[in-house]
Amino acid sequence: MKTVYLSLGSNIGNREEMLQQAVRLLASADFRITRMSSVYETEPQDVRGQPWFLNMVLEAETTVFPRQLLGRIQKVEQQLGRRRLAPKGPRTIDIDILLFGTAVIDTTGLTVPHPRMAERRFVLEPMTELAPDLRHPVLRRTMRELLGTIRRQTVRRKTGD
Ligand code: PH2
Ligand code: MG
Ligand code: MG
Repeated sequence: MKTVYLSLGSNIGNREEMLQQAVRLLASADFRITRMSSVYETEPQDVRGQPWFLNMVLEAETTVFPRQLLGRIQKVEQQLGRRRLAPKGPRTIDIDILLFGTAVIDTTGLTVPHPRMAERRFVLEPMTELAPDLRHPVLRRTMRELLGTIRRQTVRRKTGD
């Protein structure tokens, strides 16, 4: 059994609904969602001038292998109408594997830990909410420490309004 963390993001359509649907479609007997962060409204990174995102992180316990999980994630993205138009551009749903236990994977199409997670407040803020003392297996810094290194990037925790 491995503990994994996934990042979910949406900036097209009913963003809240997309996150909820993704959670529903990912959950299964061998992928048990144990905790979810708050939902954050976040300024777009990398590609500016696109709508703001809703982002969150979920924690799960799983027996599936990383490649299998990636396959399932891609299926869920397709079910929710993901079209690959522009790299890092607008999307109905994006699901990324952040951490897979302490595994370090570097293959075509799958890199874990997620290569940009340490620079992204929209990932580290919800990660720190769930697991502040968890250490990044390559950088050896905790999520709280990594979050402390980031300047700017607006994220707002959404309250249940
Ligand atoms: N995803 C990206 C690029 N930029 N910005 C925010 N705020 N949230 C995202 O999920 C996001 C992004 C590529 O996957
Ligand atoms: Mg992404
Ligand atoms: Mg992705």
